[in-house]
Amino acid sequence: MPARLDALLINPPWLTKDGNIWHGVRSTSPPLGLLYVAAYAESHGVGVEVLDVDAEAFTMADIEARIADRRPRFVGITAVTAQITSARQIARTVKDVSPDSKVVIGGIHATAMPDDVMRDANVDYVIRGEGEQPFHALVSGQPAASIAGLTWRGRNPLQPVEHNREAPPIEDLDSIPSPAYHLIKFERYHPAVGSYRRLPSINMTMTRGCPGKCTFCNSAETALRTRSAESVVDEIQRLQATYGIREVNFYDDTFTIYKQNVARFCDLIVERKIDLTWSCFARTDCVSPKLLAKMKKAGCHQILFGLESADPAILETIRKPIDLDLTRKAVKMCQQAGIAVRAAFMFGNPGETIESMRRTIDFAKSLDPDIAIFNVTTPYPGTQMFNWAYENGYLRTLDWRDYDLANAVLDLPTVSREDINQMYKIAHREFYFRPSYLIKRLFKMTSLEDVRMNWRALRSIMFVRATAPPKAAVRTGGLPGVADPLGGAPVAAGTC
Ligand code: B12
Ligand code: SF4
Repeated sequence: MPARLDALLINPPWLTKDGNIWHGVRSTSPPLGLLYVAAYAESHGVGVEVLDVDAEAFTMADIEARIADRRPRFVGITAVTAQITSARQIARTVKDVSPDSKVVIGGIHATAMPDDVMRDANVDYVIRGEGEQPFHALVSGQPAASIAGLTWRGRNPLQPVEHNREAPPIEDLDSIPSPAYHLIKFERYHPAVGSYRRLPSINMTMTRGCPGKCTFCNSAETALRTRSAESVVDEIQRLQATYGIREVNFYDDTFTIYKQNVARFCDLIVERKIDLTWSCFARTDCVSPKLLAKMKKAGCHQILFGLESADPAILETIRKPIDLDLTRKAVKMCQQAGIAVRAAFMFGNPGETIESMRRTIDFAKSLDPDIAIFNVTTPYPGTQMFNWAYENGYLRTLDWRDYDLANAVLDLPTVSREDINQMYKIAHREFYFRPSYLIKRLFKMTSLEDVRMNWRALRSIMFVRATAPPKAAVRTGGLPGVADPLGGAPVAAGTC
């Protein structure tokens, strides 16, 4: 019988529903959070394996077989809200097959709702926040009561679940090992259509945290830190030598937040003559023509901006009050620098009306980014918007499978869910089926693979049911309590 494994880390599947337009455009990228946790544990002598159920399309029987074979002492499962239901199913399977394996859940959802996750008897521990140090401490036998960031079942019957103090964020990001990419099957991953230029590609991060205060976002007001440009470039060179990667998708919340470090990164790429193309996420208030020119020279071909809405009152309410003219200028600057723009918008924010959604669609078309992403506003646990919606009774459901950014889970007084869902579909059809857009897209295709992927994407938009525009409603003067309960100052331009 093979030796018992110390830790098996699992990425559960993301269960989407038919109404999700992006179902047909699915992508998979290595689960960075798990790979960081794995790398840290491995570097301290812990035996770790990773099971990416999502990327490898494993069945429950495959999972059972792996658990039975490896009998891991610890099983760590990652989960965003959309994954927590399948994470729980996996936890049950682990306990059925190997009752003495300890189940640990980490990631954004468990961090936001540790009590809720611990209500499940199959879950032994929750690790809140960054998992590298607490997971290693737990697996290496440190007493639970002493591990910062750990939620566990104490021995006091009056307090069945105990939350230890928060673990401080890792200050020196250069000091932690690079993600354990060697534990996954590289060839199983493929980025989303339109988000990459060359393959093979990989996802990485340079920074952690964001100073933004956006009410819908789990990253709001998290501790901001960066790796040095040198360490990121060294890692890229190692990945090129090992896997031949030609593209990097930076998954930082706001990649351009430390402008000087980004400029240094770009200089290093050019100085070391690294053949690389890359993309990143940023805010329109933290780019400049000079920086964009450097980024372009260093291989950046696309930036994703979260623009959210074209209604200034809504932008104030969700605490992302970036001026629309500034956004127009930033998008133009990118277009002039030769960097493609992916623009993301949300429908169904507090204070939303049919007119405000109409304005957002028209704004999206007038900006004419290369790709527009329309999401339905989803109040994720741990965000200010979730607390506000919960306290005011605006949440239609707590079934987390519905929290997929494609279905309205908020019952807003200013607009119906049906109208939001309808405008979401109309937005896709109006944006993507403009003849000028289709022609532009056609000319940008460079391979058969491109044609295939674009066709799949367009087909999933095309087959969303045709809908007539809803009748316009009159804004009711804002939501009771929207402006205030979220409190505090708006995000200052240039904070990220
Ligand atoms: C890149 C990204 C994606 C990518 C790639 C995901 C991937 N495979 O890497 C794509 C585009 C596919 C994606 C999809 C989605 N995403 Co996304 N995504 C992100 C983003 C920007 C970065 C993720 C990342 O790599 N972080 C860096 C790593 C190092 O951090 P981490 O994952 O949090 O891991 C650390 C800790 O959480 C912890 N940890 C994590 N897992 C575990 C497990 C164990 C056992 C332990 C001990 C610790 C631990 O330790 C890790 C290291 O410190 C985050 C925002 C963010 N800043 O995290 C949003 C974010 C995670 N995504 C979000 C959402 C909503 C989604 C979607 C539902 C959206 C949609 N409908 O398309 C889907 C769901 C996908 C799924 N897998 O279920 C939300 C989640 C909110 C929530 N409560 O669920 C976030 C937080 C964005 C936000 N700010 O609101 N996403
Ligand atoms: S700026 Fe972006 S990452 Fe930061 S809090 Fe706002 S939405 Fe989240």
